Amino acid sequence: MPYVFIGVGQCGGAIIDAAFYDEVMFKIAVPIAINSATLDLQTLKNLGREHWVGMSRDRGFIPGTMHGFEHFVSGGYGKNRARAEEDALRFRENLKEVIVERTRVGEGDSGVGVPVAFVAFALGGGTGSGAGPVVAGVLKEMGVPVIAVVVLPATHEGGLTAKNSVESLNLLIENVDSVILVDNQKLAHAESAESLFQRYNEYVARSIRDILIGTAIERVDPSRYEGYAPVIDLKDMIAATSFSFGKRTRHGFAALGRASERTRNFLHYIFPFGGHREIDVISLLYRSFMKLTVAELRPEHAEKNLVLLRIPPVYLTKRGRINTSMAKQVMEEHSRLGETHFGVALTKRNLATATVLLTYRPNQISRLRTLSQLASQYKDISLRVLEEYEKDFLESEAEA
Ligand SMILES: Nc1nc2c(ncn2[C@@H]2O[C@H](COP(=O)(O)OP(=O)(O)OP(=O)(O)O)[C@@H](O)[C@H]2O)c(=O)[nH]1
Ligand SMILES: [Mg+2]
Repeated sequence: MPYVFIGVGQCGGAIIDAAFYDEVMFKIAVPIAINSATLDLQTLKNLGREHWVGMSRDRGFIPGTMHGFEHFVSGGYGKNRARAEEDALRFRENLKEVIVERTRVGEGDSGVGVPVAFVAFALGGGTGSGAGPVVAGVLKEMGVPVIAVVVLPATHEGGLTAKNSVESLNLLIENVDSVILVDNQKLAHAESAESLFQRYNEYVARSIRDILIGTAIERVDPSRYEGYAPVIDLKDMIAATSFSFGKRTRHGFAALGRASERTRNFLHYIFPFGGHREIDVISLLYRSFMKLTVAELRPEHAEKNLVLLRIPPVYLTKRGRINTSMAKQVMEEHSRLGETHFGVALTKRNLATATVLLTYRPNQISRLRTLSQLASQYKDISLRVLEEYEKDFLESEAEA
């Protein structure tokens, strides 16, 4: 039962490429890199043409292995979001065929085969911003839950990228179960943000990979635990990043954070057990909060959250035991709704990691408000979720 990992456009492609740096990923997920520019696809390091899908103005979505691919897939959309969307919609059936064929899933309500799809793209450009929401819509129609990983432009990138982002998000929200935000404002202080993209992509990719691999293949055996069993799966990932208002469910907006610590080093003979040093999980958590993928966020204001600890098995033995209940308490203190999804996964690496997802309602994210304002100066639009969610929250609070 493979997951699907689709990257659309330059940025989306780069993020999924980074995610598939670890070969284990190919065992649990099918990668699809969609782009309108062959040159962008050629920069991918881990995804060969068999994983490419070209977007061509007159041929629609075509496989990377097709003869003459370079000829049909060139140019890109140069930040023209509307045109990319129009083309994606025009070839929507063709897009669906390609996705069904790659993932070999049937259609229908149960979404046979694919438990969750990730769709990654930048909101500010053309190809990803325009076609990304269409891809999400096709998956939704197939009955597949969708987790979108979207990149917010930095404020200094200007009105057009902000407008693209607002338009893209307004369409996207109809078709997703979760939204994970990656904010380029975090790089705004750097002299050249572009030179940091790769490292930032790797950070995001690692975080998602930890959660995917941790939940899919490194689960702990709950019977080894007294009390609660810290096992989570991707359903938790969706629950932790969405809100229920009575019968209605709406996705939230989540930021990722990750911190790691080596569990052994060359001095391992002086460390307490089997060469493994003690791990301070609490400081690992606080460090992950300091590295959230969205600027201007307060970790303690999150509505709900999820954490996955990936640790070597020795830390679950009596001698090496890490303090999971204390860690859980810290996470609960960082959730206004008191909802924490807490998971532990076992890894063979000599590395302990904490990966967190903190979920907010849109109004709590000042960067979304900033982008909406910036976009409205460019064109008469605004980010719909900023108002809609508050209505839902108020209604549900009034009912409660
Ligand atoms: N974090 C991150 N941001 C990126 C990366 N590449 C581009 N961006 C940002 O993404 C936006 C542009 O999106 P792209 O992905 O380059 O555009 P596209 O989807 O290929 O669309 P075209 O306009 O058709 O080329 C801008 O806001 C950039 O700052 C990347 O590798 N990492
Ligand atoms: Mg491009």
